Amino acid sequence: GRITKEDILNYVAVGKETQPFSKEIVEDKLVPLSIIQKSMFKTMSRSLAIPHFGYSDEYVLDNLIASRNLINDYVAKNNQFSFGKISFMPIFIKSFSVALKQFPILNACVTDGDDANMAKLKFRRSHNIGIAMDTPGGLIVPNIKNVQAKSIFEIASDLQRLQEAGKRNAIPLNDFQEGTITLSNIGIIGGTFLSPVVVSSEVCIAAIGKMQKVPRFEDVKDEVTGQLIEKVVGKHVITVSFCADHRVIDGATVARFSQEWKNLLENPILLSAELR
Ligand code: CAO
Repeated sequence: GRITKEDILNYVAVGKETQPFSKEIVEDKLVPLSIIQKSMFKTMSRSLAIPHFGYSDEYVLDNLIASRNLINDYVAKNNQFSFGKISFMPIFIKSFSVALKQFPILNACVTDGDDANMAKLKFRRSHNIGIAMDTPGGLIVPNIKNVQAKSIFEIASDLQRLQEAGKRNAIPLNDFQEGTITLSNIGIIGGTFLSPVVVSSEVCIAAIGKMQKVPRFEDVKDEVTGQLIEKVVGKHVITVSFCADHRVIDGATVARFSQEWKNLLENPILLSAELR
Protein backbone atom coordinates (compact mmCIF):
# COMPACT_ATOMS: atom_id res chain seq x y z
CA GLY A 1 0.00 0.00 0.00
CA ARG A 2 3.03 2.31 0.10
CA ILE A 3 2.57 5.36 -2.13
CA THR A 4 5.52 5.91 -4.41
CA LYS A 5 6.84 9.12 -5.89
CA GLU A 6 5.64 7.89 -9.29
CA ASP A 7 2.08 7.55 -7.93
CA ILE A 8 2.18 11.18 -6.75
CA LEU A 9 3.58 12.52 -10.00
CA ASN A 10 0.79 10.62 -11.73
CA TYR A 11 -1.75 12.11 -9.30
CA VAL A 12 -0.50 15.61 -10.07
CA ALA A 13 -0.90 14.82 -13.75
CA VAL A 14 -4.55 13.85 -13.28
CA GLY A 15 -5.70 17.41 -13.78
CA LYS A 16 -4.14 17.36 -17.21
CA GLU A 17 -5.61 13.97 -18.11
CA THR A 18 -8.44 14.06 -20.62
CA GLN A 19 -11.59 12.89 -18.85
CA PRO A 20 -12.85 9.79 -20.69
CA PHE A 21 -16.28 9.71 -19.03
CA SER A 22 -19.39 10.84 -20.81
CA LYS A 23 -22.76 10.05 -19.24
CA GLU A 24 -24.31 9.23 -22.55
CA ILE A 25 -22.95 5.92 -23.89
CA VAL A 26 -23.96 5.78 -27.55
CA GLU A 27 -21.92 2.66 -28.31
CA ASP A 28 -19.85 0.09 -26.36
CA LYS A 29 -16.24 1.21 -25.97
CA LEU A 30 -13.02 0.33 -24.18
CA VAL A 31 -11.16 3.02 -22.26
CA PRO A 32 -7.91 2.69 -20.30
CA LEU A 33 -8.00 3.18 -16.53
CA SER A 34 -7.48 6.71 -15.24
CA ILE A 35 -4.28 7.38 -13.31
CA ILE A 36 -6.07 7.25 -9.97
CA GLN A 37 -7.86 4.02 -10.98
CA LYS A 38 -4.49 2.48 -11.87
CA SER A 39 -3.14 3.47 -8.46
CA MET A 40 -6.25 2.04 -6.70
CA PHE A 41 -5.94 -1.14 -8.80
CA LYS A 42 -2.37 -1.73 -7.55
CA THR A 43 -2.97 -0.73 -3.91
CA MET A 44 -6.22 -2.66 -3.52
CA SER A 45 -4.83 -5.76 -5.26
CA ARG A 46 -2.02 -5.81 -2.66
CA SER A 47 -4.68 -5.48 0.07
CA LEU A 48 -6.27 -8.73 -1.14
CA ALA A 49 -3.30 -10.59 0.35
CA ILE A 50 -4.27 -9.38 3.85
CA PRO A 51 -6.62 -11.70 5.78
CA HIS A 52 -8.90 -9.10 7.32
CA PHE A 53 -12.00 -8.90 9.47
CA GLY A 54 -14.73 -6.31 9.93
CA TYR A 55 -16.32 -4.86 13.05
CA SER A 56 -19.11 -2.26 13.37
CA ASP A 57 -20.79 -0.31 16.13
CA GLU A 58 -23.24 2.57 16.58
CA TYR A 59 -22.15 5.78 18.34
CA VAL A 60 -24.67 8.29 19.73
CA LEU A 61 -23.53 11.83 18.96
CA ASP A 62 -26.08 14.17 20.58
CA ASN A 63 -23.53 15.43 23.15
CA LEU A 64 -20.95 15.90 20.41
CA ILE A 65 -23.40 17.92 18.31
CA ALA A 66 -23.92 20.26 21.28
CA SER A 67 -20.15 20.53 21.84
CA ARG A 68 -19.46 21.27 18.18
CA ASN A 69 -22.13 24.01 18.23
CA LEU A 70 -20.33 25.59 21.21
CA ILE A 71 -16.96 25.34 19.43
CA ASN A 72 -18.42 26.92 16.31
CA ASP A 73 -19.99 29.79 18.30
CA TYR A 74 -16.50 30.40 19.69
CA VAL A 75 -14.92 30.20 16.20
CA ALA A 76 -17.50 32.68 14.83
CA LYS A 77 -16.64 35.21 17.56
CA ASN A 78 -12.86 34.94 17.03
CA ASN A 79 -11.12 36.11 13.90
CA GLN A 80 -7.94 34.15 14.59
CA PHE A 81 -9.03 31.14 12.51
CA SER A 82 -8.56 30.52 8.78
CA PHE A 83 -11.95 28.70 8.73
CA GLY A 84 -15.44 29.91 9.55
CA LYS A 85 -16.46 26.72 11.42
CA ILE A 86 -15.29 23.17 11.97
CA SER A 87 -17.00 20.05 10.67
CA PHE A 88 -17.18 16.87 12.79
CA MET A 89 -14.10 15.53 11.06
CA PRO A 90 -11.38 17.33 13.12
CA ILE A 91 -13.07 16.05 16.32
CA PHE A 92 -13.33 12.52 14.89
CA ILE A 93 -9.64 12.66 13.97
CA LYS A 94 -8.41 14.02 17.32
CA SER A 95 -10.49 11.60 19.40
CA PHE A 96 -9.32 8.72 17.16
CA SER A 97 -5.74 9.64 18.05
CA VAL A 98 -6.49 9.96 21.78
CA ALA A 99 -8.08 6.48 21.76
CA LEU A 100 -5.13 5.15 19.78
CA LYS A 101 -2.71 6.04 22.60
CA GLN A 102 -3.90 2.96 24.47
CA PHE A 103 -3.78 0.72 21.38
CA PRO A 104 -0.42 1.41 19.69
CA ILE A 105 -0.62 -1.87 17.77
CA LEU A 106 -3.39 -0.36 15.62
CA ASN A 107 -0.95 2.35 14.50
CA ALA A 108 1.72 -0.23 13.63
CA CYS A 109 2.54 -1.93 10.32
CA VAL A 110 3.73 -5.41 9.36
CA THR A 111 7.10 -5.65 7.67
CA ASP A 112 8.16 -8.71 5.66
CA GLY A 113 4.61 -9.98 6.09
CA ASP A 114 4.88 -12.92 3.67
CA ASP A 115 6.60 -15.17 6.23
CA ALA A 116 5.52 -15.43 9.89
CA ASN A 117 9.12 -16.19 10.96
CA MET A 118 10.52 -13.12 9.21
CA ALA A 119 7.59 -10.73 9.86
CA LYS A 120 7.98 -7.91 12.36
CA LEU A 121 5.63 -5.31 13.74
CA LYS A 122 6.85 -1.75 13.41
CA PHE A 123 5.32 0.41 16.16
CA ARG A 124 5.10 4.07 15.12
CA ARG A 125 5.29 7.04 17.43
CA SER A 126 3.48 9.51 15.18
CA HIS A 127 -0.23 9.29 14.52
CA ASN A 128 -0.24 10.24 10.83
CA ILE A 129 -3.93 9.77 10.19
CA GLY A 130 -4.89 9.19 6.55
CA ILE A 131 -8.10 10.86 5.42
CA ALA A 132 -9.97 9.29 2.49
CA MET A 133 -10.96 12.25 0.31
CA ASP A 134 -13.41 12.32 -2.55
CA THR A 135 -11.91 14.78 -5.06
CA PRO A 136 -12.76 15.70 -8.66
CA GLY A 137 -9.89 13.41 -9.72
CA GLY A 138 -11.13 10.46 -7.61
CA LEU A 139 -10.27 8.87 -4.24
CA ILE A 140 -7.04 10.06 -2.60
CA VAL A 141 -5.70 9.46 0.92
CA PRO A 142 -3.38 12.19 2.19
CA ASN A 143 -2.59 12.13 5.91
CA ILE A 144 -2.50 14.64 8.75
CA LYS A 145 0.85 14.28 10.50
CA ASN A 146 1.42 14.07 14.26
CA VAL A 147 -2.24 14.31 15.19
CA GLN A 148 -1.27 13.23 18.74
CA ALA A 149 0.45 16.62 19.19
CA LYS A 150 -2.18 18.83 17.50
CA SER A 151 -5.26 20.64 18.73
CA ILE A 152 -8.66 20.20 17.08
CA PHE A 153 -8.22 23.67 15.54
CA GLU A 154 -4.80 22.78 14.11
CA ILE A 155 -6.30 19.61 12.62
CA ALA A 156 -9.20 21.65 11.15
CA SER A 157 -6.68 23.96 9.53
CA ASP A 158 -4.64 21.03 8.09
CA LEU A 159 -7.84 19.43 6.78
CA GLN A 160 -8.93 22.68 5.15
CA ARG A 161 -5.55 22.98 3.41
CA LEU A 162 -5.77 19.39 2.12
CA GLN A 163 -9.37 19.82 0.93
CA GLU A 164 -8.55 23.02 -0.95
CA ALA A 165 -5.41 21.53 -2.53
CA GLY A 166 -7.31 18.29 -3.27
CA LYS A 167 -9.82 20.19 -5.41
CA ARG A 168 -6.89 21.38 -7.56
CA ASN A 169 -5.01 18.04 -7.57
CA ALA A 170 -2.23 19.99 -5.90
CA ILE A 171 -1.56 18.14 -2.63
CA PRO A 172 2.22 18.01 -1.99
CA LEU A 173 3.99 14.63 -2.09
CA ASN A 174 4.84 14.73 1.62
CA ASP A 175 1.15 14.70 2.58
CA PHE A 176 0.76 11.24 1.01
CA GLN A 177 3.77 9.67 2.70
CA GLU A 178 4.08 7.84 6.01
CA GLY A 179 0.40 7.46 6.83
CA THR A 180 -0.08 5.13 9.81
CA ILE A 181 -3.86 4.48 10.02
CA THR A 182 -6.87 5.69 7.98
CA LEU A 183 -10.25 7.28 8.60
CA SER A 184 -12.91 7.45 5.90
CA ASN A 185 -16.04 9.57 6.36
CA ILE A 186 -18.38 8.44 3.59
CA GLY A 187 -21.40 9.66 5.58
CA ILE A 188 -21.18 13.11 4.07
CA ILE A 189 -22.33 11.49 0.80
CA GLY A 190 -24.66 8.89 2.38
CA GLY A 191 -24.74 5.26 3.49
CA THR A 192 -24.75 3.51 6.83
CA PHE A 193 -22.21 0.67 6.81
CA LEU A 194 -19.04 0.51 4.76
CA SER A 195 -16.60 -2.32 4.22
CA PRO A 196 -13.33 -0.38 4.11
CA VAL A 197 -10.15 -2.04 2.82
CA VAL A 198 -6.95 -1.93 4.85
CA VAL A 199 -3.75 -1.11 2.91
CA SER A 200 -0.54 -3.11 3.32
CA SER A 201 1.38 -0.28 5.03
CA GLU A 202 -1.24 -0.11 7.82
CA VAL A 203 -3.18 -2.60 9.97
CA CYS A 204 -6.48 -0.77 10.53
CA ILE A 205 -8.96 1.52 8.81
CA ALA A 206 -12.23 2.95 10.16
CA ALA A 207 -15.16 4.28 8.13
CA ILE A 208 -17.99 6.52 9.31
CA GLY A 209 -21.52 6.38 7.88
CA LYS A 210 -24.16 9.08 7.60
CA MET A 211 -25.39 10.66 10.81
CA GLN A 212 -29.10 9.90 11.24
CA LYS A 213 -31.77 10.63 13.82
CA VAL A 214 -33.25 7.32 14.95
CA PRO A 215 -35.63 6.17 17.73
CA ARG A 216 -33.90 4.52 20.70
CA PHE A 217 -35.01 3.40 24.17
CA GLU A 218 -33.86 5.52 27.11
CA ASP A 219 -34.53 5.45 30.85
CA VAL A 220 -36.19 8.77 31.74
CA LYS A 221 -37.28 9.99 35.18
CA ASP A 222 -41.08 10.18 35.46
CA GLU A 223 -42.03 13.74 36.52
CA VAL A 224 -44.83 12.57 38.85
CA THR A 225 -43.46 9.43 40.50
CA GLY A 226 -39.74 10.19 40.15
CA GLN A 227 -39.23 6.61 38.98
CA LEU A 228 -37.21 5.65 35.93
CA ILE A 229 -39.38 4.66 32.99
CA GLU A 230 -38.40 3.44 29.56
CA LYS A 231 -39.23 5.89 26.75
CA VAL A 232 -38.49 6.09 23.04
CA VAL A 233 -36.44 9.20 22.22
CA GLY A 234 -34.78 10.51 19.06
CA LYS A 235 -30.97 10.10 18.97
CA HIS A 236 -28.37 11.18 16.42
CA VAL A 237 -26.22 8.16 15.56
CA ILE A 238 -23.43 7.20 13.22
CA THR A 239 -22.26 3.68 12.47
CA VAL A 240 -18.54 3.11 12.44
CA SER A 241 -17.08 0.18 10.48
CA PHE A 242 -13.54 -1.11 11.02
CA CYS A 243 -11.38 -3.37 8.92
CA ALA A 244 -8.16 -4.76 10.44
CA ASP A 245 -5.31 -7.09 9.51
CA HIS A 246 -6.24 -10.39 11.21
CA ARG A 247 -2.68 -11.72 10.97
CA VAL A 248 -1.69 -9.43 13.84
CA ILE A 249 -4.88 -7.84 15.22
CA ASP A 250 -7.74 -9.70 16.89
CA GLY A 251 -11.39 -8.68 17.04
CA ALA A 252 -11.30 -8.02 20.79
CA THR A 253 -8.58 -5.38 20.33
CA VAL A 254 -10.62 -3.53 17.73
CA ALA A 255 -13.78 -3.86 19.85
CA ARG A 256 -11.95 -2.36 22.88
CA PHE A 257 -10.48 0.43 20.77
CA SER A 258 -13.92 1.19 19.36
CA GLN A 259 -15.38 1.33 22.89
CA GLU A 260 -12.68 3.83 23.86
CA TRP A 261 -13.27 6.05 20.81
CA LYS A 262 -17.05 5.80 21.26
CA ASN A 263 -16.76 6.85 24.92
CA LEU A 264 -14.76 9.96 23.91
CA LEU A 265 -17.21 10.93 21.16
CA GLU A 266 -20.30 10.26 23.25
CA ASN A 267 -18.84 12.19 26.23
CA PRO A 268 -16.74 15.00 24.72
CA ILE A 269 -15.82 16.30 28.19
CA LEU A 270 -13.59 13.20 28.50
CA LEU A 271 -11.88 14.20 25.26
CA SER A 272 -11.10 17.67 26.60
CA ALA A 273 -9.78 16.10 29.83
CA GLU A 274 -7.28 14.12 27.73
CA LEU A 275 -5.94 17.17 25.88
CA ARG A 276 -2.74 18.95 26.93
N1 CAO B 1 -23.02 12.38 8.40
C1 CAO B 1 -23.73 13.49 8.12
N2 CAO B 1 -23.16 14.70 7.92
C2 CAO B 1 -21.82 14.78 7.99
C3 CAO B 1 -21.02 13.67 8.27
C4 CAO B 1 -21.67 12.41 8.47
N3 CAO B 1 -20.99 11.31 8.73
N4 CAO B 1 -19.73 14.05 8.27
C5 CAO B 1 -19.72 15.36 8.01
N5 CAO B 1 -20.97 15.81 7.83
C6 CAO B 1 -21.41 17.17 7.51
C7 CAO B 1 -20.48 18.22 8.04
O1 CAO B 1 -20.70 18.45 9.42
C8 CAO B 1 -20.86 19.40 7.16
O2 CAO B 1 -22.13 19.91 7.52
P1 CAO B 1 -22.28 21.36 8.22
O3 CAO B 1 -21.72 22.34 7.24
O4 CAO B 1 -23.72 21.51 8.46
O5 CAO B 1 -21.51 21.30 9.45
C9 CAO B 1 -21.04 18.74 5.81
O6 CAO B 1 -21.31 17.36 6.10
C10 CAO B 1 -19.86 18.86 4.86
O7 CAO B 1 -18.67 18.78 5.58
P2 CAO B 1 -17.26 19.11 4.88
O8 CAO B 1 -17.41 19.29 3.43
O9 CAO B 1 -16.59 20.19 5.61
O10 CAO B 1 -16.47 17.76 5.02
P3 CAO B 1 -15.89 17.01 6.30
O11 CAO B 1 -14.86 17.84 6.99
O12 CAO B 1 -16.98 16.49 7.15
O13 CAO B 1 -15.18 15.77 5.56
C11 CAO B 1 -13.79 14.75 3.90
C12 CAO B 1 -14.03 15.97 4.79
C13 CAO B 1 -12.52 14.95 3.16
C14 CAO B 1 -13.69 13.50 4.77
C15 CAO B 1 -14.98 14.57 2.94
O14 CAO B 1 -15.14 15.75 2.19
C16 CAO B 1 -14.85 13.42 1.96
O15 CAO B 1 -14.20 13.52 0.93
N6 CAO B 1 -15.52 12.27 2.28
C17 CAO B 1 -15.60 11.11 1.37
C18 CAO B 1 -14.62 10.02 1.79
C19 CAO B 1 -14.70 8.83 0.86
O16 CAO B 1 -14.88 8.96 -0.33
N7 CAO B 1 -14.58 7.63 1.44
C20 CAO B 1 -14.68 6.41 0.71
C21 CAO B 1 -13.36 5.71 0.67
S1 CAO B 1 -13.45 4.11 -0.04
O17 CAO B 1 -13.70 4.43 -1.59
